[in-house]
Amino acid sequence: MMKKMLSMTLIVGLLSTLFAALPASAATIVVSTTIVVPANTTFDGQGNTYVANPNTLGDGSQAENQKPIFRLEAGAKLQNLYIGAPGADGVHCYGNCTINNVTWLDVGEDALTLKSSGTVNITGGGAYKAYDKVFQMNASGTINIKNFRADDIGKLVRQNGGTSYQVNMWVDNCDISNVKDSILRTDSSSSQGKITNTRYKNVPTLFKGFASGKTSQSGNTQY
Ligand code: ADA
Ligand code: CA
Ligand code: CA
Repeated sequence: MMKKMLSMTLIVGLLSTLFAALPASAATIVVSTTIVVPANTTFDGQGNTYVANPNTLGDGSQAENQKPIFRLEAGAKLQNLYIGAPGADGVHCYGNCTINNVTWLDVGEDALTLKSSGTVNITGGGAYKAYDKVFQMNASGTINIKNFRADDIGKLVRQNGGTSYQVNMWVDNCDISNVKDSILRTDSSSSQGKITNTRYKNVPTLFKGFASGKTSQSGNTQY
C-alpha cells in the first residue's frame, strides 16, 4: 500500500514537472489593428499563428493598400511565428529589421515590405503560396535571406517597379521551388543580386532586370 502511494506521488510529481516544462499549445490570433513593434525591441510570437482580420487589415488578395499585420520600427526584431491566411500586407519594416523563424503559410498581397531605407536580415522560416511577390523593396537597402524555404511563388524579391535607387538582394543556403517569374527582380541598373549555396526547382530564371556584372551565383544546385 505504502509502496503504491509512493509511486503514485512520484508519477504525479513527474507529470506536473513535465507539463510545466511544456509551452502552452500554439494558438491562432486574429489581428484587427496592426501590431507595432517599437524600435530596437523584439516581438516573439512563441509559435503562434497570426492572421489578419479581413474587415480591418485586408483580405490578402492582390488589392493594393492593405494594412500590415506587423509594423516594425527601426531595429525591431520579429521571431518564432507563423502568418496565416489572410496575410493582408504582411510585415512592414521601417529601416533595419531582423526576422527570425517566421513562416508565411499563405502570403497575402505580399509578405514583407521595406518601407524606408535599411537592412532586412531574414533567417530561417519560409514563404508559401505567393501569387506574386514575397519580399518587396520600396526603399534603398539590403535584404539578406538565409536558410529560407520558398515554394509556389511569383518572385522572391522585387524592387518596386520603375524605381532606380540601389538595393542589394542576397540569398544564401535557401531552397526555392515552383517560381512563376524569377527569384530576384529589379528595374534598377545599380541594384545587385547574389544567390549562393541554394537548391532550386522549377525556376524560369534566377535574376531579372539586373545590369550586366551586377549578379553573381555560386554553389547552387538544381533539383
Ligand atoms: C505594387 C505597386 C506599388 C506598391 C507595391 C507594394 O508594386 O505598384 O505602388 O504598392 O505594389 O508595396 O505592394
Ligand atoms: Ca503590391
Ligand atoms: Ca504590398
